Amino acid sequence: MIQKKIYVSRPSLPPIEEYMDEIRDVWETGIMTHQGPKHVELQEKLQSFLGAPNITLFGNGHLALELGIKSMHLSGEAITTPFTFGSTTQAILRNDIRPVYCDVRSDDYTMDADKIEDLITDKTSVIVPVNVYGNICDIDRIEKIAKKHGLKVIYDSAHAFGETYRGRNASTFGDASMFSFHATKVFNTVEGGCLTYHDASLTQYLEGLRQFGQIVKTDVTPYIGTNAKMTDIHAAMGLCNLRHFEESIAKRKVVASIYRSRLSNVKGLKLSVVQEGVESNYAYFPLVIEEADTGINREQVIKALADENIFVRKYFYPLCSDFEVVKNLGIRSDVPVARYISDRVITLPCYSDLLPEDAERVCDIILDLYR
Ligand code: T4K
Repeated sequence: MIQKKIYVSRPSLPPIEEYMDEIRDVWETGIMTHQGPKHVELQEKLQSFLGAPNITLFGNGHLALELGIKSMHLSGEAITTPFTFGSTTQAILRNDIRPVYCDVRSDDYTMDADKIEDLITDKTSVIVPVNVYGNICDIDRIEKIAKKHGLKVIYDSAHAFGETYRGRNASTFGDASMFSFHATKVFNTVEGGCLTYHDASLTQYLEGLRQFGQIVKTDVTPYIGTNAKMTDIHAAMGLCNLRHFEESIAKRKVVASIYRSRLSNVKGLKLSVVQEGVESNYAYFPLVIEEADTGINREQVIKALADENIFVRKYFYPLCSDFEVVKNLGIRSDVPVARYISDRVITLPCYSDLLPEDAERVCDIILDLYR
């Protein structure tokens, strides 16, 4: 029997009638963008949901990060992680800042705080850690180091929407945090993202950067911006999805629990640690395939699954430090742990509409290889 195709991710979608109801007013008012009513409502609802000190919405997560860095007038060098989606490094480079790569921890794949201080120079202005897969960085140590050296901290929290660490929402970490609302994320507006931040005086500047450098609703254009607005049509999707967020996370938790219970303690398979104090959103389920123990490698696992129409991904391979564009800048890095993980990792299908029986089937196929 031909099996249906299963991908690493699928968007969480509200019932179509609910979305039609939500966008009905847009048809009536004709206000589709430029901070219309849906945009304003989503911004308010998200600020309260995330307990964010301040929040600005953007057309995607990448621009939220890029413009967030720009808003703080940073230059020189940024200490960041190579084990992430290309967006993190690109946001730094597009601000004419040089990325300096810090290695990651071997259990949760986030920036290794023990290795940060050795990388600080008189050019360092910011640390850009990533809460990769929704795993939370060592925020206390990172923020202590930043304070000691007078550095900003801007988190790439693309994967950490809705998460808390010891009761503290990820929207309050560092000087600022970026969240992605891409279709494949735990909360989506199709495309979209936001920046949360502590310094309220950044709001006007961020809104200007988002809209051609203008001071919004004036004729004044004091700086160079871009077009990074979220439309009301996208915001309406966010309003619907926010109503279903808790239910969607509960379903992801079931999938993650099946993977964890069946794939733990299998020789040759390494799971990411369950972090104490973190209320997880189950954004991604990484699995590291350690060939040395069994002779079974990542490509064999990917093929066995693909043969059954299950398409996993190598998030995140290659490392950002191995991008041509980075190497051509003469940036050299010593990141053996990140390289080890990146060379062996896959991320399993993990989304709210993945049926438990499909998650069981993913495990059956993998475990069959190890029998
Ligand atoms: N920082 C980090 C750490 C990130 O992971 C990301 C984005 C960003 C920053 C930037 O945020 P955004 O600017 O994107 O808001 C996907 C996503 O496009 C990207 O948002 C995400 N990270 C990255 C990890 O994954 P691709 O190139 O792997 O996507 P794609 O099109 O291959 O999709 C993956 C699977 O998802 C497909 O096999 C099928 C499914 N899918 C995809 C789309 C687009 C759907 O079912 N429906 C869809 O509409 O990057």
